[in-house]
Amino acid sequence: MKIERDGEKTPGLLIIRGFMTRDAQAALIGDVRRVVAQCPLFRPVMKDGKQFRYRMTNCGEIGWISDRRGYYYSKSDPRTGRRWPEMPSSISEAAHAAAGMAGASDFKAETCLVNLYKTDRETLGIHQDNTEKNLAAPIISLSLGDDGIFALGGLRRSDPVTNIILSSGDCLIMGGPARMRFHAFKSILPGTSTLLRNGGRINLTIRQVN
Ligand code: MD3
Ligand code: FE
Repeated sequence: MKIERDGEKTPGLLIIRGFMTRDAQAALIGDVRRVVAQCPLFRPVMKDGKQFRYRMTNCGEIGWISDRRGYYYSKSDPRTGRRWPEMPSSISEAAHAAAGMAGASDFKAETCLVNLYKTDRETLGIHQDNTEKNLAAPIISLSLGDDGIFALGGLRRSDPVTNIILSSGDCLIMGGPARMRFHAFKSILPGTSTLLRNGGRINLTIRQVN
């Protein structure tokens, strides 16, 4: 495990390389497969009907959604009216451990967004995470599967970005002033991990919303 932080350029950002062992990663994937079996991955749309270029689902008390109504959090899946699957303890325990290392031991893991980037054509454009009511709690991201190029910008959309490679087992924590930075996911690097049978990258984003 190796901790990277650049307090001067990026206060609030913490990257824990090798946060999860290979066994822990495999266990998480098993739990994610059970979540996906209960609530399948889907390609969300934006207000204008345009499709996102990756697939997602949620687990936990609440879940993040984008549809014709906009971006919002909901206790149930608007497509079925059913509650999201319970968050597996492997995910909440990993998130609490990570939050503790970032000095936020009061963090509540209320939701986990599961994003799947299956091919190098699946991307996430530059955006800011501001749907949450609680903008003080850190955001925790766990990377599983193929390496990916994550782009970290500044507090304005037009600020320059820095590319950061995220590998399977890495944990990224965005707290403090880093919480509101613009960011994007550019592309996976196909074939760089054997964790997922059919390749691709799963990103788990664990948040305290309220
Ligand atoms: C940096 N997901 O779902 S996770 C998202 O790889 C999202 O799936 C990306 O951005 C992905 O909203 C990146 C890492 C992450 C999450 C929140 C951040 C990075 C962040 C908030 C501020 C700055
Ligand atoms: Fe984001």
